Amino acid sequence: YQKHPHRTSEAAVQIEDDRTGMNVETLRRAFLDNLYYIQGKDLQLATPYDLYMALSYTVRDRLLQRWLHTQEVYLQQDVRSVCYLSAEYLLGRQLGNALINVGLYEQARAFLKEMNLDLRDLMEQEIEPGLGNGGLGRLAACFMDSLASLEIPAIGYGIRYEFGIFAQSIRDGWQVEQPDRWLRYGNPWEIPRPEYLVEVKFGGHTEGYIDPAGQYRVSWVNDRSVLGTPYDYPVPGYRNDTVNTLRLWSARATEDFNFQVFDSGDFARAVADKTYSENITKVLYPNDNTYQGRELRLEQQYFFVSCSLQDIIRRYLSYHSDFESFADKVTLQINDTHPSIGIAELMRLLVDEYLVGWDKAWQITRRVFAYTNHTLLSEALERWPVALFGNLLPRHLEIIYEINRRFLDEVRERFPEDEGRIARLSLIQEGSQKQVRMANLACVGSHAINGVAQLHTELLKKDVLADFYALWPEKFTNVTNGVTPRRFLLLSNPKLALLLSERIGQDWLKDLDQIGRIESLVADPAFRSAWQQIKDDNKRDLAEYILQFNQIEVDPDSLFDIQVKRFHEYKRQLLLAFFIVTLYNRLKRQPDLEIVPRTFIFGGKSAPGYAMAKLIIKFINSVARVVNSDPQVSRHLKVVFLANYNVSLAQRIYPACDLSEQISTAGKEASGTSNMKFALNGALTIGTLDGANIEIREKVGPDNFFLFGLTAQQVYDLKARGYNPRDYYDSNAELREVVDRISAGGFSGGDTNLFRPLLDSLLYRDDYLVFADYQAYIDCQEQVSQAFRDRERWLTMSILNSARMGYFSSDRSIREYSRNIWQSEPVPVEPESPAIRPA
Ligand code: 8GP
Repeated sequence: YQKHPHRTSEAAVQIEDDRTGMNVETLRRAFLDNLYYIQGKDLQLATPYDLYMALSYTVRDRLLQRWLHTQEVYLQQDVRSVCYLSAEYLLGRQLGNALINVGLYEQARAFLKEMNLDLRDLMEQEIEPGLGNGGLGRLAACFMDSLASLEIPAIGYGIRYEFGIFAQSIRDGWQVEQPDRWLRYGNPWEIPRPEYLVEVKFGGHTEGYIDPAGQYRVSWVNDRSVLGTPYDYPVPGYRNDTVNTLRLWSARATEDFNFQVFDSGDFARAVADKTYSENITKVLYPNDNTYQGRELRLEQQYFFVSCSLQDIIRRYLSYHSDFESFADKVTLQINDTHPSIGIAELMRLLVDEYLVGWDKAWQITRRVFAYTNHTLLSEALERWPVALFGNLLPRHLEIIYEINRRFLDEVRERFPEDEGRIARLSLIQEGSQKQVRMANLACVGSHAINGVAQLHTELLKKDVLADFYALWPEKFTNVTNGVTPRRFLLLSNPKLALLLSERIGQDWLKDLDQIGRIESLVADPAFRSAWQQIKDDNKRDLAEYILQFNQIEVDPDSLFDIQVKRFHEYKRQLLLAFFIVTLYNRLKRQPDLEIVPRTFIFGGKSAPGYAMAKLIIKFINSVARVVNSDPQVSRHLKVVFLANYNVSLAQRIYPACDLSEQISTAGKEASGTSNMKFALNGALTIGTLDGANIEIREKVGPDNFFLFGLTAQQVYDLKARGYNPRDYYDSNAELREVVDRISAGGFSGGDTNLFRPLLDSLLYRDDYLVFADYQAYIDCQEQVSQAFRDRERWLTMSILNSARMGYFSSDRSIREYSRNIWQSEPVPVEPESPAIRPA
């Protein structure tokens, strides 16, 4: 954002009313204009997608002035800015969110209606940017929304994957993956900035040399490089004039062709080199909570981090001549270890490129970086083989060795003759294949380390990062996750949002604690019946969707019992499936049994290479087929698997839920965030004492939460004693019946092999204690049924759940990061012209 003072404002482009005006008539004119001049269509010819595009450009125009102005204010005031580094941003659709935040939702609906168009239909046209896997990526998107809404100067950095998370379809019960070609019809929400292109080096070797001042230095002689082009996405704050930036990097080859190769006639190879470079940002790795040591993944990580750091330094140096105030102006949050190579990269840039001394550079680096851990699963911790790492990033490997040498010297001084500790703390894991431990690098190079829920942070301190906690207890803090109420209540549940605003005003949208004020209405009959009516409407809407996409008719009056999230053994979708089979068995045994009718809804993707998770999906679909087609059973129960669970589908599902399944093995789910979105929308939770469930239960009150299962400590103790799942099978008749029915091919058309791996893994290992928690879960589900029979009691609990969720706004999380980790303050952006913001 270079300033050009010689260009007077008179010479600047006149900003026309049609690009900024907010009244309905102006919007209508602008919409038709964009339809004609950008899409090249008139109303007669326009497809629904054209209409979506025209409306998006109309909204974007209105963001641009605020966007540019925000950046100008940040520059002029030389603000301290938060740089959020994340390999994933699971943004969800942009149009509805932009309309809401900029305050144009009602106007847009109004002028479209006059033209016989439906705003919701247009919004449905948008292909969502699925640039993330699950919780971690969605959290980054919520945080971007909250940063802008709280007027905190911030920029998000990430990767513009050409293919986001794959599209899932279900064929014969199995997950099938298709590439997500989300960019194929163009993307109105990004602006390429080729002028801020940067070069990223890879490979080669390093050479020492003596500089003119007689100082020994190192230079990196790379053997290839790739160019990064930034694409900027506007991030508007809710009803303010702040528009922050999300800057995503796309890889390009340095030269269009290798002309030497081209001239020699080998066209294919000349193009192949180009394709090779551009592979770096081709596709998102579809793993959630697992790690796959692929070279291309490390290339992606280094690529976006190097681009981002170069960009940050370029912007900083346009106002400063040395690095003295760098750590005052910039703070870098790394979202898990994916960007942790940034610690070595910043050292390299400072020491090798800007000739800052090592100690000074290290002091700066440690002051700017902070690290958030998102998982307790040891298989998800990133470790790169030293050989692979050194081939790709030879200079960084040297730097990491040097950081490690100095670090371990410090440790030796504090803990003499404690070689075990040294081995555990070392950035390098010794052994037959030496590995670089990225979590250790992140801990050593950061001034703050946080987990994402209280229990998670405690377990990091006690277990996963215990040696670092012993060394630097002051670095550890907790910041419990949160979710944005704009997308996950206002946008996704407009009827409930309207009811809230009618009763308590609109302040809850900026200060979710205000939602607590509905608690005083819990006995108000009109409020209660409106609440019930909205839940029923939302359930009916979801039932319609299910009918359309799954051809299954479900009863909107039944209990909607929902588990949507990535498929992973630790999340225990199997436990819910076993409950369903238990009910099935009971109904087969006793056909006249009166049970609370339930509709079980599952959704979620499995990593394509995760065979067990894929088999669990197949199993659930197989149970669904048997249950739904058995008239004796399907009077009471329906089982639905919604394909291609993503943010858009989530927004439909949360408002329609009665019971939210949060049933991970205690000590495994770092936080969870869908647990928050469900409860905010008035669902009750059945859950374990895991992740943020614990805090949710504390806030909503134990009477309004269905708790079951072993605690993290009990899980630990049981495993330490020696856990034998077989004992549970032998001693629990209903559990045995479930297992035996599956084993006998009851859900696989008599095939006794299909689900064998699944049963064997439970009977012989059961790493996630499905059997150990089975009975407690079944009993707890019985309490759920009892509670649901008493509709008035359930309604009260539903209202109290929403009312007490104020704490779980991502605004609160961001305030905590700002205060405890970033030391950053809001910088309000005043409207450029008072006419621009609507009343
Ligand atoms: C997730 C955690 O599993 C979830 O509990 C938490 O709510 C969320 O992060 C946000 O903090 N972790 C991941 O998604 C994760 O580790 N993903 C990496 C593999 C990409």
